[in-house]
Amino acid sequence: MIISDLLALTDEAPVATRLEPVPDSMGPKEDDPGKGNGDGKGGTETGTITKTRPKTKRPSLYRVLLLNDDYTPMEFVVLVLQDVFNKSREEAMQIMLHVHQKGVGECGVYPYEVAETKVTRVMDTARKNQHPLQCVMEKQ
Ligand code: TYC
Repeated sequence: MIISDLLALTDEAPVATRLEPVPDSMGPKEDDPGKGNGDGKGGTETGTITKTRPKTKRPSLYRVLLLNDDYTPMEFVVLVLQDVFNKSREEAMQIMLHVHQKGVGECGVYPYEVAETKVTRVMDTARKNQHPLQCVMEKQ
């Protein structure tokens, strides 16, 4: 977790509203049993109402990138792109060939934890299959 992401987490912002005293002419009458709080003072006391407004922040986005190497089989990369990044066979093939030719290519853009999970899945499956495939993320 990067410190800037911790600071960007969603928070609740308290909003305090000071109520003005209600003029007697507008307030409930002492002899009106349906008004006030029943303390016989007509309900004209002041108070503070605290509302909370959900203060949402858009999460920072991260690009997940695949790096080329000379040993990972093309078919393995295509299967990873389909499985981890939900790409169609055709899309996966295009991305794999792009990485193969240019050295690096984008698999997708996600919020921090989603990107981190995808990088981990790629690296774990590559290691299990003894391929040197590398996957990284970078802040957009
Ligand atoms: N260059 C690899 C090969 O020729 C294929 C490959 C493509 C490897 C993309 C990694 O991210 C990669 N077998």
